[in-house]
Amino acid sequence: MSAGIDGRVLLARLRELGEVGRDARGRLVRLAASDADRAGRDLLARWLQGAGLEVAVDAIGNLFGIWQAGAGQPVMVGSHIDTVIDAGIYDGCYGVLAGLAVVEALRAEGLVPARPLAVAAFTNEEGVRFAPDMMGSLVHAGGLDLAEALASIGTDGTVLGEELRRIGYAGSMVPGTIRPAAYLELHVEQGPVLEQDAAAIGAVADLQGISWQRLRIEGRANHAGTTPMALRQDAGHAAARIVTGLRALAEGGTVATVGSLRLEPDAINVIPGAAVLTVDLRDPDEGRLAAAEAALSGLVAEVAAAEGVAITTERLARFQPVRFDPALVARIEQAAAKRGLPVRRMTSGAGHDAQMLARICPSAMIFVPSRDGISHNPAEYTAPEALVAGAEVLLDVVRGLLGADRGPG
Ligand code: HGY
Ligand code: MN
Ligand code: MN
Repeated sequence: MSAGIDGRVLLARLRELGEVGRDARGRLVRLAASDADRAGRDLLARWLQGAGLEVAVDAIGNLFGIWQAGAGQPVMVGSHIDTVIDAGIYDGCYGVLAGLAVVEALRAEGLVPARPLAVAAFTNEEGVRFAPDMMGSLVHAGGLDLAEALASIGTDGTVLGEELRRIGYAGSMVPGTIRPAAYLELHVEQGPVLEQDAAAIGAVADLQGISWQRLRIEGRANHAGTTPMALRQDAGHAAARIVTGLRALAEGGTVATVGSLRLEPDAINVIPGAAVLTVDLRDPDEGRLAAAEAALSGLVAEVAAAEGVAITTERLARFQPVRFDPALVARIEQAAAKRGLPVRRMTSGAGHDAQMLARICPSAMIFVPSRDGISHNPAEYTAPEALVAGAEVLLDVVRGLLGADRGPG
């Protein structure tokens, strides 16, 4: 008899983990490989051990709880527990903790799995401190060289490998050692679609392409009062022209964001001599995404010439759109329908570890609604009953995969 997901424990853990990494202003900031990340990892590791799982950490810090059962490749569930700056408590953590809740429910019902089950918390999914994002899962999937990843320099000048050692999560396991038979990630949608459609479950069929760049603009610092407008090489004005010019690129399915912008020397009476900004372009269609990147480089050349500044670009991440495994997506739809939950297929606007696991095994995602479509914001919220419903759909799909005498499909 299946007792199902213990919603009380799941919600309590989400709240408890959501308090780990609050800064002096009360914001949730648990950046990859920070002291706050260590505290979150330590808490998660205790919960995994408490559930009777074997805890393993690989050389990029990916953290796994493994239920060694049956034979063959494991079914893997999970997500990430690092956050953005001033984050909500559900992004990533929900998928990891729901994965743990699924293990506990299956063990409570006495299931004897045909294959192992692993719960994963991948390192540096957000990419806010170290780029690219989804870094731990990308290394796990063989898409990024381990040494290169460990050598990445953070926005604070730290080196990822040193930080992982400092927080005690530079593991010995070779990334990719755990080769899943299938990967399922449960996540809050972080957008408005499910709420608008009054759907309880999103069966995520694909995920849009992502392009991240950092632009450095070199102008000439000068006196704000004495320098005639025609003689300025104003890096700040050049940056502003790029920010507004980007808006014109974002059409027909492309989204464009300048999330970080810094002026140097950042003084009221000094014409900015330099500016550093990031550009995040996304599109479900690879051709349109490439066209948006080409349009951006045209805009950069035009602004550089017009403003008399030098602009250099650095690529931080580039991932093509990903299609998830149709058989797994169908299992999600069937599981939701069997529970009478309105379900719809959809595209993920956000990047996720599942897009990297899809390189090495059948993968798919389950979404639950985000209130007002808000995420990457402390106002991020999903109703408790929706969180539990998503975890129960995950439980049903995983039970089918574990009990099945063959892989997914
Ligand atoms: O950027 C993203 O979509 C993800 O939150 N890392
Ligand atoms: Mn996430
Ligand atoms: Mn996120």
